[in-house]
Amino acid sequence: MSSADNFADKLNKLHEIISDLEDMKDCISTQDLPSAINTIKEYLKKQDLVELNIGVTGESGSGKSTFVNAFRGLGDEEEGCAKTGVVETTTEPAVYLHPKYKNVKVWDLPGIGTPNFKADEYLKMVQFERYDFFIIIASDRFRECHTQLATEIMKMKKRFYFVRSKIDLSIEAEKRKKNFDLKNTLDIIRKDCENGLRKIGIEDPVVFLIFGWEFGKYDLNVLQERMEKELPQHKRRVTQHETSNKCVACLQA
Ligand SMILES: Nc1nc2c(ncn2[C@@H]2O[C@H](COP(=O)(O)OP(=O)(O)O)[C@@H](O)[C@H]2O)c(=O)[nH]1
Ligand SMILES: [Mg+2]
Repeated sequence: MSSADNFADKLNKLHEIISDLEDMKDCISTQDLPSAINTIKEYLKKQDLVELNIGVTGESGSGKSTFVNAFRGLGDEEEGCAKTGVVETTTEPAVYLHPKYKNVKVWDLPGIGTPNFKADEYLKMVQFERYDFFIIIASDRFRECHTQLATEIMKMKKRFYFVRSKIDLSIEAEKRKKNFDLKNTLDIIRKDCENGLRKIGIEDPVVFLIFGWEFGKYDLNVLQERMEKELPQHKRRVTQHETSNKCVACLQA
């Protein structure tokens, strides 16, 4: 990490801490030091208990179940893994626990049927609104269905990571060309996804290139590290979302 990145990272963390403290300011301003420390400890404990539901979505066969297994550090045939295969194997959302954090649940969602993807029906079928954060998996070019999924997530004011899977297959196909260049191929794939997401107004799209079975290869470990680093942020958004829902319900009552 460059020193500029390092500084930006520290600045972000500082912003997060300040925003947390602002939340608690009113509460602790009237307390003595030991009580204030207790309030902060309680707050951090509560944040730890917040449940985060991650929905893994995308087309049928794009590698969602394979991703869920790789993310949890499991092979495709190990006990407790998600079923994968050449035919549709996931007909209902299936939940799996994050390997490190028991309050983080990873949901392997059924695939969006192609080519007649009807967004409304799919979203209703998988109860899209019940997830707090999403991972969209695409195994090919950026398509209309990815636009629809990303747009729905943005409408709910939630966040997602975009994963381009089966990178090994894309590379194999490109290798046949005379001027094949690995870095160039990976750049083209990444830009295709980023451009698709920018077109719908996402300024800073987060795209990971993944080869389902190999952790060290491409971006799987980068995704896992980023997810761990951003967990507190994601959880804070869940709390804020719940609070704003409660406020809306209160105003509508
Ligand atoms: N070559 C390759 N095949 C993959 C990769 N990820 C998944 N697959 C295969 O693609 C097929 C569909 O994967 P699956 O995870 O069941 O897709 P899902 O329907 O989205 O859950 C299976 O045969 C997987 O073994 C990958 O990164 N590379
Ligand atoms: Mg599946």
